[in-house]
Amino acid sequence: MSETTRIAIIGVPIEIGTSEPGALMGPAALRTAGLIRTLADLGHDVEDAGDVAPDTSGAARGLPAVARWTRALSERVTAALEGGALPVVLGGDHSLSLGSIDAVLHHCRASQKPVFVLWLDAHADFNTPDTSPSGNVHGMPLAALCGEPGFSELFADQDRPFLDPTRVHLFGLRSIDVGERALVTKARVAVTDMRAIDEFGVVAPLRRILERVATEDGHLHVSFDIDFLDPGIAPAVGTTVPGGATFREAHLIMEMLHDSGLVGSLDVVELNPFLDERGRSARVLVELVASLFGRRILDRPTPVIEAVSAQ
Ligand code: B3U
Ligand code: MN
Ligand code: MN
Repeated sequence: MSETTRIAIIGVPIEIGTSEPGALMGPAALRTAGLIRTLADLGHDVEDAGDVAPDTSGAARGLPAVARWTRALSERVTAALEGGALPVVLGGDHSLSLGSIDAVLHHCRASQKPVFVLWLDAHADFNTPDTSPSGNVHGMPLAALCGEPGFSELFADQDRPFLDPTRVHLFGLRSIDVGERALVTKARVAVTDMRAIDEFGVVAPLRRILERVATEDGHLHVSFDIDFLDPGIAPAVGTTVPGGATFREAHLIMEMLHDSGLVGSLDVVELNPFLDERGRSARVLVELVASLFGRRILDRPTPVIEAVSAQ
């Protein structure tokens, strides 16, 4: 059994960032699939803080409505971090990362810790209102957090800290729009796309990322979009993209993240239970989160890994 972590579960039943209804049921499905019990059984101290429920009256859709969620979630994640807990934010669509990462940025500004983001996703989510072909806010959070123009109404703090795009790592990318591609390149966002994963596997690129976070003593925020996975193992998502990560690749990533001891906050987003098949996608996510929090096949390091890493 690994060390006990204080975990704060925060549900965010938001779906206004997408065009496909159903993601608002995501937090409920993850709880139904046993997420809280699974983490508690691993020996962690888990507090379920319930769901965020901002007042969105007078702002039905678009950025003004997302702003209400962003501010409400940022407050909740800040409270969790200040209380010494590791926030696990359950979505809901990916626009919620505006709130979770905004809180992380504020929290780390005080301690002068650099913030790194590992964005496990088929998409770059780096559109702006100008480049987005769909207008969906779940395709824009990283651009907003990195300070691209067009988002000032989202955040409560007009002097907010920005995310450094060179400390953002897109992992698993296989779908990008023309305008967002230019932005990602210009901002020098780090990318391990599916081509790189096919060529080098997940281990070498992830090791490099983790080494950098450790060297700079950073806070690592992991944002896990279910469409990072291949739709064959996790069909419950509105925007499936073929050719995603396998079950084994994803588990290995989670295990390496756990072993690194560097993860300070986590989002699990875009689960749309309405599109699921007998709960299997929700169950896969619970399994993966369990690996990130220390579930392992043996309750001691796998002998061959020990031998290799001792060399
Ligand atoms: N890049 C497209 C599609 C998309 C982004 N994120 C998701 N889908 N889930 C867009 O609409 O911005
Ligand atoms: Mn996404
Ligand atoms: Mn995606």
